[in-house]
Amino acid sequence: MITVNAARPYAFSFDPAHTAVVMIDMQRDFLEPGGFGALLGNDVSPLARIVPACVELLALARWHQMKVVHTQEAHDPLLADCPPAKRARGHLQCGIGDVGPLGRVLVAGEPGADFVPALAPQAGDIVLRKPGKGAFFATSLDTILRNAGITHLLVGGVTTEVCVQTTLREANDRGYECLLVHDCAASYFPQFHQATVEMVVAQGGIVGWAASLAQLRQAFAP
Ligand code: TIU
Repeated sequence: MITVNAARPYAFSFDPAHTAVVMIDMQRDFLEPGGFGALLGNDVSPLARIVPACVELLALARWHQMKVVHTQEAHDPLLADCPPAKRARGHLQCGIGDVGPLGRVLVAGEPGADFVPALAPQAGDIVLRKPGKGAFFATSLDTILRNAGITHLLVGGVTTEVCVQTTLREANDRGYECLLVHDCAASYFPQFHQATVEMVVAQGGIVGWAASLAQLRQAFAP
């Protein structure tokens, strides 16, 4: 058993054999200029800064033989899995399904929907396409995790207050014990990132725990 003593609001213990690292939506559409995040009017640079930490988190996961799950927010080319309300939101000139600088926005198989190169999935990783913000909505993630005996999740990715937080809440309601690796997550709005971390750990860890990558790594130190 591994214990992250420095986790907030109190120590987080997990067995790596029953733990998955869930990397949320580290796609070009969110991290690169010209993608969906930029088309929404955001400065994407705060997101790119966490890529090295996410690379380290995945390396740690693989070293300790933890399951790795990459989620991808993307729709099928016919947009049959995209609610019209989602497509209409924001009144974007170039929105979901339209042709943008990174190909059709948030459409599977397009350059923008792909993962940033440094975080490309490796053999044995699970890649989970999802139509919503939460990774459990309209996906088989719960079945996949239960079949693999997973009870604990270490979560990173983007954006902290949208897809990461939604997924943490969905996982928490399903009984998973979740640690947000907070410096492996980012938002277009730094204040929202910080507020989300505080929301997760408040009230005795009402949604889960939070720790830095260094604090997580320290837990594995002999
Ligand atoms: N816009 C925003 O902050 N996020 C998303 O639309 N998707 C994810 O967080 N992945």
